[in-house]
Formats: sequence, C-alpha cells, structure tokens
Amino acid sequence: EVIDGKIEYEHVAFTYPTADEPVLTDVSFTVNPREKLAIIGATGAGKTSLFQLIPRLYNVTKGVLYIDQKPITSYTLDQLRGSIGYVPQSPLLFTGSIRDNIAWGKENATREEIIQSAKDAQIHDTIMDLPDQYDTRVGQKGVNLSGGQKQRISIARALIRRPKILMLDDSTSALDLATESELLRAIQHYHCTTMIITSKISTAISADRILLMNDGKVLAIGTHEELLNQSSLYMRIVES
Ligand code: TTP
Ligand code: MG
Repeated sequence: EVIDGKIEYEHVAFTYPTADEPVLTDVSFTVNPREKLAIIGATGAGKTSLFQLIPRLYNVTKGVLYIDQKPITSYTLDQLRGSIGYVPQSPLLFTGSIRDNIAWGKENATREEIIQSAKDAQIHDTIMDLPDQYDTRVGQKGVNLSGGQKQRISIARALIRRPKILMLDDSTSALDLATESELLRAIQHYHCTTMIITSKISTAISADRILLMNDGKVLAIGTHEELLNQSSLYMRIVES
C-alpha cells in the first residue's frame, strides 16, 4: 500500500513501445508527501507521458521510479491504482448513471460520499440541475455533458477513493478562475500528494513548486520566484 505518497523519478527515460525515439530523457525530481507540484510546458513536451508512468499505464524504459522509497515495480497494480487518483486529459465516462460513474472503483460508496466528492469537484450543482440528478444517464442515449463537466465527474471519481496521490492532467482547463480556486481549495482537505498539469500560469503559481518540462526533459523545478531567477523560458511564459 502507498502510505506517504512520496514520488521520486531517478534518471527516468521512457520510449513508447511502438516508437523509436524517447519521449522522456533523464528525468529526475522528487515530490514530497502532500506536496502540490504543478507541471507546465509546451504541447508535446511529455507532461502526459510523465504522468502515465505513475499508475503504471507504461513501465519506465530506463532509470527508476520510486513511490515511498520503493521501486514502483514492487507494488501490485491494484495497490498502486487503489492509492492513485488519476484524472486523464480526456476522461471517459461509461454508459450509466452519473452516480455509478462517480462511484466507479468504489462500489460500496455511500450516497453521502458520492455527494461530497461531487461537491468538492465543483460538479454537484450542475448535477442537481439535470432531469434525474444523480440518476441521470450519461453516454449512449444519455445527456450530453461538456468536456469540463466530464472532467469534474472524473475528478469526483478520483476523490471518492481518498487517494494518497492525485494526478490532474489539465483537468481544470475548462473551469473559470473562481470555480477552479474553489476546487483547489477543496482538494487541500484530502491531504494527498498532488501533481497537476496546467496551461494556466496562475494555477501553477498556486502550487508549492512548479516543474517546467521541455522536449522530454525537466528544464527547471522550484518555486515561482526560484524559476524566475533560473529560467529565461519560464520568465517568457510568465510574461506572455
Ligand atoms: P505528451 O506526453 O502527450 O505531451 P504533453 O502532455 O506535454 O502535450 P499536451 O500539452 O498537448 O497534452 O506527448 C509527448 C510525445 O509522446 C508526443 O510526441 C506524442 C507522444 N505520445 C504517444 O506516442 N502516445 C501517447 O499515449 C501519448 C500520451 C503521447
Ligand atoms: Mg498532455
């Protein structure tokens, strides 16, 4: 079981099984238990690829990835995925009720837990406005939800399992600033290690530290002030 949620990439390189060229090369950094780390970088920099290694959707090609000081391969996939809330960049809902979609992976979830996680994910009010509220069907013959609404249902699905590690891949891109800051405030109460990929500099600055990726490498990692001093690319991003 993952206990603390410390994450350490040690000289990690990664090449997709079907590819020739690596998408990550010599990536090293540590995320401390309960720290909130924002990941920024241009499209194609490798942010999603970096994320996919944590729930072991893929195995690292070179180097070692540690969770709580143990190589990630020493955990079973169930142990790992039971401790990780992973919200993908394009989340998938299955055909069924919103309730079942939120409770997916935690079949014994209570009504209160479902509502609380939806509230924390800032999607409860939207659900209450739907014809059958939590029983509203999504997917085939169901209501159409926007990308941002799907993202928030997917966040609720991650939160309901009380993850030790929460990974949000651009999951707040569709939210207005006020709703996003409510969401981030609510997530703080989960006391989990949080990695959040974002294209919004304001979201990045609200994290404890920021990691700047470029071309499959870590260009810089540190606080906003540290990066301003360290990285001219970061300064250009902030000024743009
Ligand atoms: P990503 O890791 O997807 O880059 P990104 O997440 O930083 O980009 P974005 O901001 O647009 O989300 O891609 C890095 C490279 O890896 C890119 O060349 C596409 C490739 N790739 C795959 O081959 N398979 C995959 O499943 C993914 C996610 C990426
Ligand atoms: Mg991505």
